[in-house]
Amino acid sequence: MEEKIIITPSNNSQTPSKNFAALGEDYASFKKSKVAIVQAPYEKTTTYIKGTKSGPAAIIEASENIELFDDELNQETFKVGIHTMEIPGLEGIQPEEMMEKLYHATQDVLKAGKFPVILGGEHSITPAVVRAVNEAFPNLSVLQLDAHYDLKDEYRGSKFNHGCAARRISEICPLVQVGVRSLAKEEKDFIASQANGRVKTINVYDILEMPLWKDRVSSCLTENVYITIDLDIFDPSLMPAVGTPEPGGIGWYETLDLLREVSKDKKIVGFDVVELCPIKGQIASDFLAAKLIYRLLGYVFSSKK
Ligand SMILES: [Mn+2]
Repeated sequence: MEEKIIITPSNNSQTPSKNFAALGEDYASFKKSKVAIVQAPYEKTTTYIKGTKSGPAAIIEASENIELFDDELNQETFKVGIHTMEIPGLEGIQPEEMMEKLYHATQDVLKAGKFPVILGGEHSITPAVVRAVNEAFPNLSVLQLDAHYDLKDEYRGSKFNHGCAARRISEICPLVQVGVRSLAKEEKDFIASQANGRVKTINVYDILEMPLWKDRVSSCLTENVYITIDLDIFDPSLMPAVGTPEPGGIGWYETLDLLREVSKDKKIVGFDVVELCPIKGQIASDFLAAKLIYRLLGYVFSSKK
């Protein structure tokens, strides 16, 4: 009888795996992993194109095809161990209940000493995660990469709408927004009214005019940083699979440059990637999201640091 051969890591497997990058047990068990991936396929308040609840599954599927050797960093990032958690039951529940579940899921990851990576789902998931991270790390600030300010106090009758995510985060800790380019008058007034400057913004016009904009981002952040990446930060030509695409976004290398610099200057304590809204048959967006996550993990766990 032929012996069954188990290859670890089992990247590029034929059968779909539920592990990020299709990692085998040696590099994906909870115990051995430094990183824990929390899937948050939540969608309740999106306002334009629907489908972000399929985001986490599409990222996991795409991640099976990424090269595990990182050619920019010259390292095998997966060796830190990347565990993919069971999906918490978030379907159909109200935002308040979702926030509680995700807060506790993040707490569990942090208490176990793991680095949390959350896959959305809509952006309304982020404040729950930030609440848990803020309790675990003093002197925290959030870096938000997004086309939208998301600073509305209330939208369509809810304070937990994805258009209010940044406003809720700003009630927990300081916030730095980058790449934003779609602003409501109410949001403009809110930014202008802040006495303490808790929300700082480097919008696309600042980026176009300021050669040293990445240094400015770093200088606005505190010692410990949580990063929330709404994929609509990217130009829609690069990332069309988002619910609310805005023209004039940031490119792949620009974004990586920023993330690399911030990772060198600050201690990144977790991140999320949200609002992927997969387009059937167009896998480039899903793949970008998966590669972005793996590259950012590479920066955080860089062997050169
Ligand atoms: Mn957005």
